[in-house]
Amino acid sequence: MRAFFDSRQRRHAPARELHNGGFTDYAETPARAQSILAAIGGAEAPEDRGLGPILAVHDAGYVEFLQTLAERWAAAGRPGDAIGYVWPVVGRRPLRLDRIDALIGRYSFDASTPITADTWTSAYWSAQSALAATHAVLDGDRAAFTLCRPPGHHAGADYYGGYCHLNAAAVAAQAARNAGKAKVAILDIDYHHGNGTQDIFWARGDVFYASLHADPATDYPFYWGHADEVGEGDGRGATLNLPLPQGATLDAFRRAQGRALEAIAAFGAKLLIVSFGADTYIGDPISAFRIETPDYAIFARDIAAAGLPTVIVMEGGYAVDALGANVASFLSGF
Ligand code: Q9C
Ligand code: ZN
Repeated sequence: MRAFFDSRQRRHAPARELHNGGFTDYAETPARAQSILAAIGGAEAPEDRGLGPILAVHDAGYVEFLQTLAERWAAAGRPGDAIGYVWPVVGRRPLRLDRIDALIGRYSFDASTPITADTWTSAYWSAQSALAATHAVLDGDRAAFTLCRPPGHHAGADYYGGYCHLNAAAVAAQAARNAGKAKVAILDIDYHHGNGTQDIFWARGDVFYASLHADPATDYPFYWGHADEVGEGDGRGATLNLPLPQGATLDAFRRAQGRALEAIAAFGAKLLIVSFGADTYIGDPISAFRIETPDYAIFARDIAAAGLPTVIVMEGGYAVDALGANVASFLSGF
């Protein structure tokens, strides 16, 4: 299977994140990519397909903000990484403010995603890697893997958060739609709900979003991913949320994934994108499922049995030493 990664994706390396009320080392480190590359034997660099496919998903004002945030932060005399501390309560007036802190609040949803001078470059190439894998599959490959780091599924059309800035899975899905795939499905099996992906396709009937994740009653991102969220308008019924309790093991996860795959088959998807997070692993430092390394091959075989052209997009997974083996196990299932 072809795999894609650009070395510029390594540059984004915030120092600290706000976690449970204190600053801790940033969990989404460049070492994650190293662990994966060592286990899968390397990856190809993507072509540059430009901003077009990114702007097909993301708001132009947001993209411009992300491109310039680090310099504006420095120009405001702030040392270190840019981190927000104020957010507009839902329903406030959409004020057009210039103050850097107000803009961060406008274009993000949490304080765990610091922005550095390299964030834009790494996020841009992460999206390009996703596009390269998508085009490999559109050109006939059965499956392709994209090492998207930084990850994407928490990023919405006009906001970042959850270590995510550009939504690679959404960019991939939109590229497949534009290439003529009538119906596209996204299966999100990261530990966390992919709120950004859900929001982007919420009111659309052409892209099905199914997610297995830790119950948002107990886990980040809390405000999305509840079972009664099913989409709206043309998208009503094209969102499926399957929250699982903390402690979930192979059997519960596999059963829920089976339900998601049945729904994707009923929808009539012509191409599948898997948002794959290995933070479901038993040893993950920020998560609470009990999935073991060989289990990932079983999940992947079940997915491969759906028989759809498949783009595998890397999302989370923070047990760095085991991450490569978990990804290799998953890919072996194809
Ligand atoms: N105290 C992904 O897996 N931190 N993002 C939560 C809880 C954010 C995870 C802090 C977790 C984001 C792609
Ligand atoms: Zn996650």
